[in-house]
Amino acid sequence: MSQEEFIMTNKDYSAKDITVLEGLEAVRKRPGMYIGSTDKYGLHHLVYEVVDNSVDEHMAGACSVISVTVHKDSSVTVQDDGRGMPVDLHPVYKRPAMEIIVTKLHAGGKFDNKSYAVSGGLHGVGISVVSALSKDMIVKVTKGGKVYAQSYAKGKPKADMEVIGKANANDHGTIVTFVPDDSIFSTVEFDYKTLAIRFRETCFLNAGLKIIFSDLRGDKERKEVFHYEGGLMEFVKWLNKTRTPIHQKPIYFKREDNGTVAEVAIQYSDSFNENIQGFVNTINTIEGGTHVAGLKSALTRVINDYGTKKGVLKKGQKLTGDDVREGITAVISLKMSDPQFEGQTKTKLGNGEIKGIVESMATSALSDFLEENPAVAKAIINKATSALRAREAAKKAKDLVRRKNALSVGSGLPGKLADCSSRKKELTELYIVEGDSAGGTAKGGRDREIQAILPLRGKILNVEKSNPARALSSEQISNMITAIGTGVGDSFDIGKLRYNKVIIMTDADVDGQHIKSLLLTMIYRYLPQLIEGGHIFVAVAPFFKIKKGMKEYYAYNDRELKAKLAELGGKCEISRFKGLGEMNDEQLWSTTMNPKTRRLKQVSIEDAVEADETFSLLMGDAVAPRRAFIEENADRAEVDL
Ligand code: 28G
Repeated sequence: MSQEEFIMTNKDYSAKDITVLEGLEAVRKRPGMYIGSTDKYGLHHLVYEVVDNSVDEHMAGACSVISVTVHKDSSVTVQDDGRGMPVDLHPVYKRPAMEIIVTKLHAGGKFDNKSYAVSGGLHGVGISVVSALSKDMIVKVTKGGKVYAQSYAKGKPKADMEVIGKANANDHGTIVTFVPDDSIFSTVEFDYKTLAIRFRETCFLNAGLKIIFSDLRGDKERKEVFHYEGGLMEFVKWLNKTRTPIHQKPIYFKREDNGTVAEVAIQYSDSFNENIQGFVNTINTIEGGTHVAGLKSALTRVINDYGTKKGVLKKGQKLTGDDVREGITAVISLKMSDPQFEGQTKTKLGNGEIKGIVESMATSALSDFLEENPAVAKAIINKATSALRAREAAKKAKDLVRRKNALSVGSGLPGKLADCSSRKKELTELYIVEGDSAGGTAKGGRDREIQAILPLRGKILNVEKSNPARALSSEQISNMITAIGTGVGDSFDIGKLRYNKVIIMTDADVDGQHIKSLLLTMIYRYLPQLIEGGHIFVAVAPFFKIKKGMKEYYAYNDRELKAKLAELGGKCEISRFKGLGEMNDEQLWSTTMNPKTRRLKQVSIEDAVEADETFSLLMGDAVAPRRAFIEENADRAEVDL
C-alpha cells in the first residue's frame, strides 16, 4: 500500500489525531487505567486486545482464520490471515506504520477504526498497550511478497523494522508474539478455560470466523477449533445442548432502528431456569442492562397478549416476567454507538434510551413470530402457564414453612447444625459437609468459636430438575437456607447472612464432585447473591499423605506429590485419601479447616455462560456429555468450577 493509500484508508486519520499519539510511559505507570487491573483479568485482557485486532480484520471481511497459541514459557502467539498491518512510512513520523501502531498510544481510538469501540477505555485500547506491558514482543507482517518484522521490549523498538524474508505474492497476514511483563502482572499464567470460553463466544458472535486455539504448556498439547456458520442460532442451541428444547428451531430476529442493530435468538427448554446472555458490540454484558431489560419487557408483554388473545389466560390472569422466562435460553447481541457501561465490573449497559428501542423492536418481531409459528407459541404459553401454577403452589409451600418456623421452639435452626459460638458475622464460617461421619470429624476438628458445621446426609435434590416449590421444601435444602439465614427470592436479605464464608467440603472423588455440583447448582439458582458477594467457597482436601519417618506431609494433586517426593528423597510411604472420612480430627483440621494452612477456592460467577454450561452439563438430562465431563475431570484434584 502506498503512503497516499494508507492515508486514504484511514478515513478518520486527520492531523488532529496525529497530535493525540503519545508514548507508552503512561500505560506502564498506570496499567489499570488501560486494561482494568494487573491481576489475572488484566493478563487475559492482553490476549483479547491482540485477538480483537484480528477479529476487526474479520469484520472488515479480510480475515477468516485466527490461531492463538500459548507456549510453554507463557508467551502467546496470535496469527491472522488478514491484510497485514501497514508497513509503509508514516507521513508525519517518517517511521513504518507498524512501529507507530505498536509503540504509540492511540488515544480516542479513532485511528484503530473502532467505530464500535467501547467507552471506559477497557476494551479496544489497542495493541500498543499490550506491547507496553510486554517484556518482549515481535510483530511479523506478510504482504506484497515480503515478510517484515520488528521486535520491541516494554513498548520500545529494539531495532528498526526489517524485511526478513520473501513470501508468495498472494500471502498476507499478521503474527504477533508477546511475553507479558512479570514485573507488572501479579500472575503470568494463562488459564486455558478462560481463553477457550472467550474464543468460542467470539466465534458465535462472528459467524464464519474460525479460531484455532492451542496450549502447549502441559504434557500433551490441548487444542480446540471454534467455527460456527450459524452464529447466534447455533449459540442458543449450544447453550441448550444438555437440555431438552421444547421447540427445535430457535426464535430468531435481527432488527435495526436508527443505526442500532439488535440480533436475538431464543430457545426454550423443559428446564426451570433462565439464561439470557447479553452482548454489546460483542462485549459480554454479564450484569445485563437496558438491552436485556428491553427484551424482557417485550417477552412479558407479547406472551401475555398472545395468551389473552387466544383465550389461554383467563380474565385477570397475568404471567409474571419469571413465568415467561422459565426455561428460556436467549442471546441478544446489540450493536450501537457510544455504549455506556456501568456496574461493579463495568459490564452493565447503562444507556437509558436502549430499553425502549429494544423493547419496541422485540415486541413487533416476537408477535410476528408467534403469529407465524403457532406450534412454538403454544409450547411456550403452556410452559409459562405451568410456571404460573407452580408459583402459586410455591407460595403456599413457603407460607407453610414460615408458619412452621414461627411455631417451632428455640432458635429455629436445623437440629443437625453445630453452630459456632461467636456471633461476629465477619469472622464466622459455615462448613457444609458431605456425610454424617465426615460431619462428625469436622465437628471434632473445628475451631468452634468461628466454625459451624452442617452435615448433609446423602444426595441433595437436583434443583435443575425440580420446580422451586419442591426444591425449597426439601429437607436438606431448607436446612441449608435456614442455617445461612438470608432467605431466598423476594425475601432474600443479605443483612441476615449468618456467616461470612459458606464453605462446601466434600470428598475429592467423583461422588464428592457430584454432590459439590448439586450444592453449587442450588446456590447458583437460589442464592446467586452469595456467589456474587464472594461468600461461597470450596474446601480443597488433600489427595495424598506422605510419611517419612515420623513426619507427615500432604499433597493436593499429582504435581505436588511429585515435587514433595523429589524434595524429600529417600524412602517415603504414600497413602491416598479416598474421602474426608479417612482423616482424623487433627488431620482434617490441619489440611482442610485451619484458616492458616487450608486451601479454599472462592466460587465466582466469572463467566455466566460457562457457569450455566457446567451446571446444566452436570445436572441436566444429557447423560453422555456429563459422563465425558466427569471422566475428563476425575483425576484432577483441583476441579475447575
Ligand atoms: C495477529 C495479531 C493481531 C491486523 C491489520 C490490517 C490493517 C490494519 C491491522 O490497518 C490501520 C486503520 C483503519 C484502515 C487495513 C491493512 C487496511 C488495509 C489493514 C493484527 C487502516 C491499520 N490494509 N491487521 N491494521 N487501519 N492484525 N493482528 O493486528 O483504516 S492490525
